[in-house]
Amino acid sequence: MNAPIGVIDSGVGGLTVAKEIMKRLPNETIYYIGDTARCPYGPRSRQEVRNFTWQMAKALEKLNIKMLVIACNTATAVALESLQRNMPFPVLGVINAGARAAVKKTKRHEVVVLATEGTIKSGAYEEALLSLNTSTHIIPLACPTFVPLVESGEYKGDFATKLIAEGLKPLKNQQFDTVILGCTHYPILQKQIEAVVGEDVNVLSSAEETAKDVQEMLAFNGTLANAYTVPAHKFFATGSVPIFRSIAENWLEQGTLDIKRITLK
Ligand code: I24
Ligand code: DGL
Repeated sequence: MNAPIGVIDSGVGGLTVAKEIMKRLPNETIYYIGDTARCPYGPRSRQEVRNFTWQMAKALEKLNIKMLVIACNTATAVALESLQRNMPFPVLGVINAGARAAVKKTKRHEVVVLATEGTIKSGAYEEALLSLNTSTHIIPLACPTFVPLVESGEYKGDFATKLIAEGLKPLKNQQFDTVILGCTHYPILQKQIEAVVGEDVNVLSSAEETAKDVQEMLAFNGTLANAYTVPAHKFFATGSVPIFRSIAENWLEQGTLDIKRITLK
């Protein structure tokens, strides 16, 4: 079935998930909406994030997607269940995938979750982790400075190293062997985070696991694209198209992309 897969995010961070889906499922067409005009979602209220996420889902419903992926952790945390109940197609988030990878990896059942304030406050990772293994000890940590750091472009160098070490200070006397990067932007900081927590700690991002879920879901429903289909991805941004273009073309390495401005309401 050659209908597109919808992918929604608060901005450009969800392109990490889009890229993994493209890698794993090269015949699938992706329609991506990034709400760059209202990014970041991390500090916003549940109500607001749920409302914005619904607006993106509704916009893609009109474009006849066959399934929806919420690539944003903050949006997944507050909107996944209501969208799953109300949309006429399957809806996947990024939190279950990350939680599953962590439960598979951890030996001591001690897992750190790094995420935005909204995701941490929601308790969604605790819920997902405990539903997989009730004896998991979870250490949640909001890192509100990390998204602005990546988006400033100054995410390498001494200032970044300092800011990351500062943000991870609460982990100093904690025991854990696994860290979930519970935010789209944190894989960009993976090396620096690994340097702080040490090399014997597993640091996991959920993008790849989410792409596996997408494949499984489409295969199960018999809605995978035909093997000879050439995908025709489309991107929509609520903010500046040139800024979105420069980041997305650099990240996806697929040449010139079809990107349009979209207004959500
Ligand atoms: N990475 C992200 N967001 C940015 C950025 C970045 N600027 C440089 N890099 N800016 O997210 C967001 C600013 N908004 C303003 C309004 O319009 C949209 C953008 C992480 C992206 C993950 C795919 C660094 C950078 C880049 C290209 C690829 C990866 C990356 F420029 F980290
Ligand atoms: N996409 C968000 C997330 O994964 C990070 C950026 C934001 O706060 O909007 O939680």
